[in-house]
Amino acid sequence: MKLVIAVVHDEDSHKLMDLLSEAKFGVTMLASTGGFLRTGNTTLMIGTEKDRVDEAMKIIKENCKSRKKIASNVSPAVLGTGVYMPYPVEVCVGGATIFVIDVEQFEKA
Ligand code: 2BA
Repeated sequence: MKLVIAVVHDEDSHKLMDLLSEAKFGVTMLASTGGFLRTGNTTLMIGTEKDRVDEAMKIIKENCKSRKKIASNVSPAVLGTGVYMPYPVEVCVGGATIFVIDVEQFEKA
């Protein structure tokens, strides 16, 4: 058993949930906030058998677009500069940030 954790754009999340559910994946959607931009994104948790991980990854990759975002008031702690940036910074937010981890135990009680 594996747990696929995907951080995606809010705009892509609902279609992605629909497609994953149609493909009979169990999905949990969490509202999350990126540490750098401090804006909302969506985290999907997908518990699945090892042999279906590639299928889940394919659906995620095909349905998440990367976008350019303007970051302003980025925390100096994040940038390591010690001061707030006086100007906005353009960053490319990837289509999806995906983690795949081993699940030690899975139960439904
Ligand atoms: P945020 O942390 O809000 O980051 C948004 C985008 O800002 C990142 O896109 C990246 O292009 C840029 N960025 C992040 N940290 C930066 C820094 N210290 N200096 C300059 N630019 C920086 P992505 O890499 O595609 O990440 C999108 C979202 O995925 C992140 O939102 C965060 O919520 C999550 N994420 C990314 N890497 C992660 C990791 N290693 N662990 C946990 N979550 C992660």
